Amino acid sequence: MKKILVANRGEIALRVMRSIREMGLQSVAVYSEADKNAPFVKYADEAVCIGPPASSESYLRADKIIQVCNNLNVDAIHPGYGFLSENANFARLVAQHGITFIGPSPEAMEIMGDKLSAKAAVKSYNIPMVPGTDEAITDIPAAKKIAKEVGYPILIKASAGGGGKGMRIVSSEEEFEEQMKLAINEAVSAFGNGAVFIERYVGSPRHIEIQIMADSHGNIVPIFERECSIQRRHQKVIEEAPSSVLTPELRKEMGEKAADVARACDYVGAGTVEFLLDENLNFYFLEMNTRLQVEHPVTEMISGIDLVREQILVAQGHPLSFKQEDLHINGHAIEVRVYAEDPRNNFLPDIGLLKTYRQPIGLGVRVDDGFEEGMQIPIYYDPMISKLIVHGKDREQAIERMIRAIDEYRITGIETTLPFCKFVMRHDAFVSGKFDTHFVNNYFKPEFLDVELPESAQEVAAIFSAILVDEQKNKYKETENPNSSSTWKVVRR
Ligand code: MV4
Repeated sequence: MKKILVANRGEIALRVMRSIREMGLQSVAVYSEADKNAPFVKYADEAVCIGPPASSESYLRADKIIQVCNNLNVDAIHPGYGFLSENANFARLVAQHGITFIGPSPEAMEIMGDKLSAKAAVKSYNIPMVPGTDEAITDIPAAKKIAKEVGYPILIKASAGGGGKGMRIVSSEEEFEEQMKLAINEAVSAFGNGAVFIERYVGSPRHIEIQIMADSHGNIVPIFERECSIQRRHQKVIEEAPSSVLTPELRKEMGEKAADVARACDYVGAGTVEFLLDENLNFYFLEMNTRLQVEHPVTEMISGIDLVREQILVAQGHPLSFKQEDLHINGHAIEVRVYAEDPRNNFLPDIGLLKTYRQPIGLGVRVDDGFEEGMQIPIYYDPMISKLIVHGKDREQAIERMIRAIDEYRITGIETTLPFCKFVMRHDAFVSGKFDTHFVNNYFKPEFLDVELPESAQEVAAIFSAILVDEQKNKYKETENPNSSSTWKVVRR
C-alpha cells in the first residue's frame, strides 16, 4: 500500500493525510468546486476535482471516486466520517475494483447499520440492553402488552434510524397507537424502512461510548471511553475522555462488552460502541458506529495512540501495534466543536467570510481544522469549522486550559459556538461532573452568553443554577423554547 485516497473534505481529510504522510505514504485528495482552495487540497500529494459543490454531485459520487483511484493507481481509500463512510455498498464496490477500503467489512457495516439486526447479532454475548422489544413491531396489541410490562414512558425507535432521528416518546398507553403510526410513517419516509421497536425510556442518561480497535488477526482492544452527554438536538458539542463518572471497574466491564459487540460482527478497524448510562450507573448497549468518529482526538490524547495510523496498519494486514496491557489513561482531554452557528440566535448557521482566523496554541492545545483566514465557509456542508482539543494532567486542568484556549481563539466575520462552549466550561454542573444529556435544555439560555463574569466562575455558576432550579422542564420532554422568559434579567449585573 503506497497511495491512499481520502474520500472526504475539511478537517478530517487533513487529519487523515497527516498520518498518511507520517507513515511515508502518498495522499490523494478528491474535492468539489467549493473546496478548491481548502487546506486539505493543498496538503495532498495529488488532488482531483470531482464535481460541483453539492455532495450528491461530488463527495457522494462513488463512481467518480473509483475513477480517480484507477487513473492515479490508488491502493486504498480512507472514507473519514459522514459521506460514504458507513455505506456498505460503497465498501463493496471499492473491494470489487481491487482497492482496499480502510474500515470494516461491508457485512459488519450492514449488521451494525440496523439497530434490530445489531441487537440480534449480539444476542449470544450477554450484552446489557434497555428492556423492550427485540423485533420490529407488527402486532399492536402485543406491542402494547410489552410496553406495559417495561413501563411508561417508552421510546419508539426506528431500526434504520440513528442520531435520534425517528425517535418518539410515548408517556401512556392512550398515546401508543397514534405515536406508533407516526413513527412508522416517519421511518418509511426518512429511511425507506418502517421497522420500529420499543425501549423503556431512560430519563436522565449519559452518553458513554467505547473506542475499539480490531485487527484481522482476532485482536480486539477497547481504548477507554469518551463521554458525549453535552449535545444539542442530537448534535454533540463537547466530548471528553475519560468520563468523569466511570470507575475503573465499570470501564473494564464496558470495554469488555464493547469488544464482544465488535466480536459479534467480526469487526476489523476502528469502531465505537455507544452506551447509555443511567443514574444508578447501569449501562445499556445502543448501537455501534463503524467509522472513525469526529471526537476521536480525545481518545488519542489520553492514550497516545494515533487511531488513523492504526486503521491503516490494520488495513495493510498488520496486527495492532499495542496490547490491552500497554494502555494507560494519561490525564484528561476535552474537545469542543466550533460551529459557524450563532448561539445567541437559536444556533442558526452563520456561514460567510472568515475575516480573522487565528487558532490558539501552547501547551496541551490541539486544533483540528480545515479553514484559513480569508476563506469563505461553504453553505453546502456541515457548518463545523474546527475542533478545539485540550489535554491536561486532570479534568480541572483540562477545563482551565480549554477556557484559556477559547479566549485565545480569534474568529471574526462569522458567529461561532465558542461563547457557548465557554459557558459550558464554566457551568457548575459541567465542572462538578453532575450532568446528563439534558444539560443544554436544562441550563442554557442565550442571555447567559453576554454576562460579564466576576472574580469567581463558581459564583456565577451558582447564580445560574439557582435561577434554573424552578425552570427545569419536565425531564423526559425534549422541549426547546428559546423565547421563554427568564428571571436572569432581574439579577443581571
Ligand atoms: C435513548 C434515550 C433514552 N432511553 N434510549 C438519542 C440518539 C440515539 N443514539 C439514542 N438516543 C437516546 N436513546 C432510551 N431507551 C435517550 C436518547 C437521547 C440521547 C442519547 C445520547 C445523547 C443525547 C441524547 C439526547 C436525547 C435523547
